[in-house]
Order: sequence, then C-alpha cells, then structure tokens
Amino acid sequence: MDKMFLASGDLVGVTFWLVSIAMVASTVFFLYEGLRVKPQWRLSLLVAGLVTLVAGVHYDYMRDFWVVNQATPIVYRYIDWLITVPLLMIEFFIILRAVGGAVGAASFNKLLFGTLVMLVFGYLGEAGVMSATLGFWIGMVGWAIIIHEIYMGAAAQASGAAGGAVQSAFNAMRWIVLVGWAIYPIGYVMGYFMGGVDDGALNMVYNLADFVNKILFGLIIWNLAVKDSGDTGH
Ligand SMILES: *C/C=C(C)/C=C/C=C(C)/C=C/C1=C(C)CCCC1(C)C
Repeated sequence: MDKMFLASGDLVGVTFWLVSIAMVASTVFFLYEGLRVKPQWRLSLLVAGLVTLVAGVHYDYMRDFWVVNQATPIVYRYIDWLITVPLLMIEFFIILRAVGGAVGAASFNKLLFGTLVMLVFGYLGEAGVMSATLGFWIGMVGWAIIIHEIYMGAAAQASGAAGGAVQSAFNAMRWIVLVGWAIYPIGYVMGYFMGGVDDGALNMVYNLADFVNKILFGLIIWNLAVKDSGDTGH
C-alpha cells in the first residue's frame, strides 16, 4: 500500500507531482485568460490550454507509474507527445493567422510529417521494434524537417512580414523548438548509446523540459496576445 503514495525522499516523484499540478493550473490560466484577449487570439490560448490539459492528464498517470515502479513511463510519454507536439506546431500558424499572415497548408503538412517521423521512429527504437540507432537517426531527420520549416519555410517568411510582437514571439517559440526540444534526443543518446543513464536523473530532466516546452511556450503566446489586446483591465 505505501508504494501507492509519494515518499518524502522521492525527489523525482516530487518533480512529477510539481509538473502535474503546474499543468493543471496553467490550463485554467490559459483558458481563463483566453476570455479577455481580443477574439483573434482566443484560439491560440485555447490550444495552449489544450496542450497543458493533455499533458496534465498524462502526468497524473506518469507520476503514479513512477511512484509505484520507480521507472520511466515511456508509453505514456509518447502518447502525450503524439497529441501535444502537433498542437504546439499548430500554434505557429494560429498566431500568424491572428494578424492576417496566411500560410499555405503545405507548410503545416511538412511540420506534421516531420513530427510523425520523429515520434514514430523514436518510439520504435525505444520499444526495441527496430534498432535504437536506426530509430534515433530517422527520428532526427523528422526533427530536422521541422527546424528547417520554421527557420526557412513559408511560416518563417510570413512571420518576418508580420513583424513586431508576432515576429519576436515566433522567434522565441522556434528557439524553444531548437534548444528546449534538444533535451529529449540528448536523453535518448545518454540512455541508449552511453551505457545507460540514471532513470531518476533522466526523468527529472524530461519533467523540466516539459515545463519549458509546454508551459513557457504557452506563456510566450499569452504575453503576445495580451500585448496585442491592449490594456483590458490589468
Ligand atoms: C511536450 C512535449 C514535447 C515538446 C516533446 C518533444 C519530443 C521530441 C523533440 C523528441 C525527439 C526525438 C528525436 C529528435 C529523435 C528520436 C528520439 C526522440 C523521439 C526522443
């Protein structure tokens, strides 16, 4: 029975707990704030709230999995990524649309394709269905497709044309995709190619990464939406 509850010395479990609660609180925050920004920003904040909602539900399970097994909840992480990463990609287009910067569907399809390649092959490598090395490198190609598109593709050009606060938010968001996201493949490399890594350390790093890549990412969008909406009562 005692294994069902968080032990006071379980530091990793504490980080799971903190992030799971932070996801819930962020969800309420984004949905609530979405009601007071200009209408064209509401969808951006709704999607930010959906990302933290989906992650919050998964973190409930991941936290319990960790508390009981003291092991990495790989399947839950990948299911979470499969839903939240496409939602994060959509955000790049929604903020452009809010300021009238239309981008063709081809650009979004490339991001979606890159996301699927990255996650499906990463999972096949981790699950042992294919070699961890091959899965990793094909997954890296998927990530490269994403990075190429947001730095050099049509969406990047539209953000340059939009200028101002949208452009600086777009820059901050793609910086997160380049640097914040790098934590996951680095964890994969340490876990599979460098003779294994401490499960606890790896999960703490992943938890911190999710905090940055989901909550901070949403806060950048929130900041943009509030700025563009003018003073609405703060
Ligand atoms: C909220 C969750 C996020 C932003 C998850 C992102 C996950 C990745 C960027 C995973 C990347 C990987 C590769 C680039 C290579 C293959 C192994 C992965 C799946 C860990």
